[in-house]
Amino acid sequence: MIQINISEIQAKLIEGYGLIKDAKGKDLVLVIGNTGVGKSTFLNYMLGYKMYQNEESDTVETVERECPAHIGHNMHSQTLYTHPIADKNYPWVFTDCPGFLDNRMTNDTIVTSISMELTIRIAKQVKGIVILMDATEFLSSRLTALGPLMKILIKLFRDPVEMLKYSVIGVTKLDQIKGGKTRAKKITLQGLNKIKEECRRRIKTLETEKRERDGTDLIISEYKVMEEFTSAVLGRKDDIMFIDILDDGDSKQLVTDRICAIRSRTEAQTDQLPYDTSPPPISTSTSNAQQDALPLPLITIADFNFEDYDINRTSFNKAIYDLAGEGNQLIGAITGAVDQLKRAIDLWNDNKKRMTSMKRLRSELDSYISASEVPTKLINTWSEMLEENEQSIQSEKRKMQSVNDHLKKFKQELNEINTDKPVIFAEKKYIKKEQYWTYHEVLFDFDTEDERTPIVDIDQRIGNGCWCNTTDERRRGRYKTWYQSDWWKSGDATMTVYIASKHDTGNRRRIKDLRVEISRCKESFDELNDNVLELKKSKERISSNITSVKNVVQEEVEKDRTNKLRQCDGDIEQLSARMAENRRRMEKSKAKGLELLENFYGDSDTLKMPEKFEIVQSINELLRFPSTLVYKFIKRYKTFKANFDVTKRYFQLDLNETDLSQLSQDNTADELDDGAINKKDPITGKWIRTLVVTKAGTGFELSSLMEQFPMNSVGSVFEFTHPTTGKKERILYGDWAQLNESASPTSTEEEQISQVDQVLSMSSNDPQELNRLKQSVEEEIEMLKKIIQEREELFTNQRQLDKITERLKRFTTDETTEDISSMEDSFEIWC
Ligand SMILES: Nc1nc2c(ncn2[C@@H]2O[C@H](COP(=O)(O)OP(=O)(O)OP(=O)(O)O)[C@@H](O)[C@H]2O)c(=O)[nH]1
Ligand SMILES: [Mg+2]
Repeated sequence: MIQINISEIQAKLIEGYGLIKDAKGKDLVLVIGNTGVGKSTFLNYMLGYKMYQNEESDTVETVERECPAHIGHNMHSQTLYTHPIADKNYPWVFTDCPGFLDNRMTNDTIVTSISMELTIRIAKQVKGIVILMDATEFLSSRLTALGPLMKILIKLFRDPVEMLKYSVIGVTKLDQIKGGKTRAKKITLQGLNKIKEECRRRIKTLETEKRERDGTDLIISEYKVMEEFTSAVLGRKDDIMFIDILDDGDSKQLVTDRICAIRSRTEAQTDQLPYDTSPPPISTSTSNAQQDALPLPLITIADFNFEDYDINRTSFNKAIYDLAGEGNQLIGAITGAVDQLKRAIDLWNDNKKRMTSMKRLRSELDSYISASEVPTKLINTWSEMLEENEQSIQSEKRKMQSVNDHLKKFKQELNEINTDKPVIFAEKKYIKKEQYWTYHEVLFDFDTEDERTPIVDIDQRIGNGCWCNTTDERRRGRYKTWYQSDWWKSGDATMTVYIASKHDTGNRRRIKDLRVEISRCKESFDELNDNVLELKKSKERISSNITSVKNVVQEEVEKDRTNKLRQCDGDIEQLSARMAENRRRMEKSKAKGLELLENFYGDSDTLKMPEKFEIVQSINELLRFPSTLVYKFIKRYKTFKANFDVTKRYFQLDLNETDLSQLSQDNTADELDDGAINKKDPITGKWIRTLVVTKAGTGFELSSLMEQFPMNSVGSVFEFTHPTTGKKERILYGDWAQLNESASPTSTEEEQISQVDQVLSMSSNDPQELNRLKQSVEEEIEMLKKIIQEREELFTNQRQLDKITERLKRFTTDETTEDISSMEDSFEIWC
């Protein structure tokens, strides 16, 4: 596992970036070679610094202490960063490329490869390459002389052999070869040939044995490249520069000339930035013969292997992606936690609102139910009828009394006519002249028209005498009586004789009339009595109706109330469970958020997220990763950071103290809410369907009326065309909960409610609830129908009663005669 210290790399890259700035927009000549080959020494020489040989250490140094390229005197790489060195004497910028040997720390290797990549990116173009080889390495004539360099070239370039066309091969440290330049040349060429042969041999062996690698750290493909490369170098052996850095500048001039010769015919084209134009890599270009004739294409970044330069660089890229990934994940998690917290707060608030209205609704259930007007109105009407009925009964009784009184009078009169009270029809007066009468005879002799036997009464006051020897010859039409008196007392006496008879003409007529009256009175009395009985029956029926309706209504009310209360209680219970769950979620999200925030700031061992961001951002600025992960992280981090305070505040909330309703999200943007016809259930997030059930018992969804309703119509009365019946009806638009939510309706509202054709509406997304509602409305309608029927029966009775009364009235009006003037008063009362 490769250990990468990303912050160290970043720090070094930032530092190194300052050093590569001289390459910006320039033509570069890269100086490449193994660590210690003498790249820096060569550059100082090229820049005109005087060299001297240090006999003691067998090294070469600049005479001047201060020189642009730092020379290292041990086998550890001294140059970490690519180092472009601009010099007014050259139209290009020599670039000291650090050695790529693996004797460096992993992190440094990464820094070096990135540094070189960045230098090439910011330059105008790579004009040429100086590849340096150490002459002393060829002394051994072994593969190791070229192996490390080949590794570098293979890693660095997509096609190292093709790159030779842009390269100047330089051999260094000639002074260390006994026999000087001439021998050095010989050794070099011999060494290269031997290496070539060795490569061929090894390739053959490996191919025969069908193996990828042998004891060295090179693989078969690398042997092939090395063989090809060596062949190409040997093919242009006269171009190999043997650089004597201790000379007076001859080598310098030769190298300069050779560099100038690279792509000289195409210099005019180099105004274009290779970076932007991105021509195809050289490796895809045409054959050698053609290339000699054609200008060489530009070297672009595509000719390099920086991305997958080596495993370290790959690991580094992966590490950056990991950082971005971690960042994305953490920011995602924090944002998620805060969103969850907000959602939980929202839900809690919504539930709290629902709970408040549910509780209010619960407490207002009484008034809601008593507001059920239908039975109340009916009972009121019936009570009025009952009162009227009672009055009628009383009035009928009074009439009966009066009829009875008359009857009594008539009967009495009739009785009186029947007594034998005489009616004088003849009278004779006798005056006693004498002192006394003895055997005085008086003859009463009358003729009468009456056929009945006359009655004779003699005034007894006439004296002390008595009548004797009376011969009464009374017969029809004749009255003849002899009276003999025996009066012993003296004095005058008047004797009146009269005949009393009830059979005279006047009485007869009256008796007849009285009998008629009596019979009529009896009839009337019976009729009135029947009326009273009828009225009493009605009274009983109404009373029992009232009682039964009251009982039914009371039962319905109780049933309804119990149902609704149960619903309310269920809802309240459910809501409080939900609120508790919301609370738990809030706590959980908060705890999670706080934990994530701690991760965000990191602990002493790990990087803090802001540092990670700095690294990813700055490295991305340098390398421009083609990674959506990185791009996303940078973008997300910036947004996240901008809202960081708010996020932090959410996680630091004291959930028990804070007024959570202040934190409710604004949901007014919900377009369907504008219409207020439908609403979203804050818990399920589903749309609530509003079902309207009209008095006629037909139900429909309120949404089907949306077009007929003006916006924001809640709480108002509207006339609408019923979607099914097509009839005009009025509706108070407002759902069950909303109607009850408003504490006390204003007078206008009350008036509006009273205008409504008894429309019930209820909001729900619960089909069972809607069915229950529909059923209860259907039951109510059935009850109303029954009540109406009973009422009609009652009206029939009332009409009958009216008819009887009317008849009675007629009767009394006809009978107001002079003879029975005493009855008039009582009849008037009837009228
Ligand atoms: N005798 C002799 N020593 C040389 C010559 N060129 C370089 N050296 C020595 O080789 C050592 C390494 O030289 P540098 O120029 O630092 O090598 P480099 O290629 O830049 O090494 P890194 O930057 O580490 O990759 C130093 O001690 C130099 O003095 C040379 O031509 N002759
Ligand atoms: Mg160096």
